[in-house]
Amino acid sequence: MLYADLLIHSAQVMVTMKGHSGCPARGEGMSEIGLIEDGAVAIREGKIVAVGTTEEVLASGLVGPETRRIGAQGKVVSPGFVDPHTHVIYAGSRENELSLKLRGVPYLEILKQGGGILSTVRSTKQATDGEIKAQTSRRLQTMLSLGTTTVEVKSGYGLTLDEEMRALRLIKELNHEQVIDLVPTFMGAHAVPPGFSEEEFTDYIIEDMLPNVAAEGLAEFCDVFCEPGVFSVNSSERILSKAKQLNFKLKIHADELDPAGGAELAAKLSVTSADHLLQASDEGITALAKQGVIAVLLPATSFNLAKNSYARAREMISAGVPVALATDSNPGSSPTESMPLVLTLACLYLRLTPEEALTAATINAAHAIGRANEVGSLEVGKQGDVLILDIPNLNYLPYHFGNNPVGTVIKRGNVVWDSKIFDRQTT
Ligand code: IZC
Ligand code: ZN
Repeated sequence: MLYADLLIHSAQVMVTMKGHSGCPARGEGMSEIGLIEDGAVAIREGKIVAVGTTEEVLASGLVGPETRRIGAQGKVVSPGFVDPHTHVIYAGSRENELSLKLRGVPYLEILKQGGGILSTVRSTKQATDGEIKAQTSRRLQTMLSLGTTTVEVKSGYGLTLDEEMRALRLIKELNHEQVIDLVPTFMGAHAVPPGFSEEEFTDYIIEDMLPNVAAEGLAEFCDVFCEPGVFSVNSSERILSKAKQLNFKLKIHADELDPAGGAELAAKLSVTSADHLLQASDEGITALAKQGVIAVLLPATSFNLAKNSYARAREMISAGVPVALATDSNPGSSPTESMPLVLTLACLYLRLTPEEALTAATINAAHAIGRANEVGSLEVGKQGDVLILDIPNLNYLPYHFGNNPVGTVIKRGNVVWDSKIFDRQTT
């Protein structure tokens, strides 16, 4: 008899997200989180082998004398968070932009003046591979400690073929070296570098970058910053259509700062996810729902841009758009690694319930990066990526903010982070 390696038992409540692996949750389905009181989950060789009440899992015959047991009495157990939109592969930082922002200089104006994304392109180009990896590893470790067990990472601070390929190769290396799982996205269409017109740079992406990235198999998704003044709807469509021909899955930064029909384009191309969407039109939202495009909402970016403007999440959920949440972790518009902060902001400003927010941060986020068969829920056969949250109930998660609610992070059945060990090391 092969017994489980690990048993987590006696959870006050366990959130399983059961039943959403085939299709992302939408509408009222986003509130169905598969709660089990006195919950337990057993893991063998990295995969979940039993889920149920503690009594049921103990009676399964899968728990033996060698099984390590962790009690979660009085705590909440959930799937690891999935962060489906980040730009964490870079060197440097941009705290100098804070004073500009406070003086009212818009985000895109900073970019136009050669700062913003272009400033991170310069600091990344000057850094060695080792420096970029060391800085990115720190961010990934912070993410893991805050409960993120799978994260999407976009290139886009290279903007030349060689530099974009370098970033994607480093993502691949980090994926092998780090505990957290990375899903790579090619985003050469992040900004137009000096010396190019938008059309010239679009041609360069289509003719040089995309075929080379595809040939080396370095990215699963292709993404575009579709925004007036960056890449138009027309350029975005050209890039994403070429990417589709080359078998990339598609994502789009759509309708973030100004309305431009990005959501409509997302629906037309049947992309996997359309992200940001603050300025999406009513027609755009209806079209996303019809095509089953996932809206990845990024409330930490809205918060950090400090314009009191958030995506219309309630209308999206009512219209039947599946909603996911992400940090948008990047050195400009969202310098944070914290999914717990995103959950709080999603409840307060997107008006999601704690149940909807958790669905959006786990199983729907897994769908947004093509990983719903592996992660995002606690179901037999899935990866043993589990969080023991040091909170007494679900409402407590968005309620007590600015701290880390994560007690223990389990990745593929191994304890990879524990707040108690961390306490001992620092005191
Ligand atoms: O570095 O500002 N929005 N890309 C699109 C970003 C933000 C990242 C950045
Ligand atoms: Zn982004």
